[in-house]
Amino acid sequence: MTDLTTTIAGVRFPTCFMNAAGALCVTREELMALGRSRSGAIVTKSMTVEPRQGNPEPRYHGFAGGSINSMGLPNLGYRAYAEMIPDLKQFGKPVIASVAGLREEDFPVIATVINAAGPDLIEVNLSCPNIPGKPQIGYDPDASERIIKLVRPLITVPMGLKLPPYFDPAHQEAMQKVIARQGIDFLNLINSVGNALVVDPDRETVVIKPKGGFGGLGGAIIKPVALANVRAFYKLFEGRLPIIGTGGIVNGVDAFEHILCGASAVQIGTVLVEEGLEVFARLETELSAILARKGYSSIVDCRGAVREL
Ligand code: IRO
Repeated sequence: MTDLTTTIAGVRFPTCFMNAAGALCVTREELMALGRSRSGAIVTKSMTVEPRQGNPEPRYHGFAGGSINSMGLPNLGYRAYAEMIPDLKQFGKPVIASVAGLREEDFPVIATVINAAGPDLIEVNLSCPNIPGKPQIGYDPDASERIIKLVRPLITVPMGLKLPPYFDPAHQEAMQKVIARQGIDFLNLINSVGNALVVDPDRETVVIKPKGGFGGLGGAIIKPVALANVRAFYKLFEGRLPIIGTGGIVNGVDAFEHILCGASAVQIGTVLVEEGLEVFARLETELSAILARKGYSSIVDCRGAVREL
């Protein structure tokens, strides 16, 4: 049997597959179900200071090649997740708390209390595309660095950043400098491709209600963008900064491609929402099969090994 375990910033994961923040992880029931499932970790919905209902519905739409969402950060508020974390830790797999904020000042408030609750890792979300009037922080290196400076001293568990997709090496290099200066322990690449538009030609409408139909694209259609960002940051950090690859993973081969590009673990969003928790067993079987076929006995054996021509 191939070894699908992995380690991120010194934390061991029983398998490299886990939910992406946002997918089936808002309520206590959903998080406990992730704990009982084969997910290799429990990742919370990105949390804000106050509980939020999120944007008006319809706000998620799945289609053949992926999904578009404009959820608008529906979550229970950080106090509820802080209370839940001790229970979530009983499942014997890492708990990753995803921290967001509507204002810069929110991030240290949430970080302090969540860190004290003892998650195994904290992911700071600098890339929500769906709050009307709020740009994605990760597209502004200065704003990103201000927020990182506020929370970095408060967080004692491994701290990562969830970044938006970048489409130009100059933007990746600018962010790399911020990350290197501030001492980040891992990256999660990528969040959804923000402010995309899906149209239903039969009804002659957009498919989600918020922001005139604009929302974050996920699923199979974004895999090349995700792979490009995993690869670019893997190379910028010379393989020394652990990366969670997120975006476009539908089957075991997609996960293998993320690992070849440099991912140490992968997260599943759209396909988890579409298929449910059973997806984890399928992905394990499929990734094991391809690793075995190629003669790799573990993820470390092929991580980052994609060949250039
Ligand atoms: O709309 C959302 O809640 C949302 C968030 I916070 C995010 O980081 N990414 C996304 O696609 N949707």
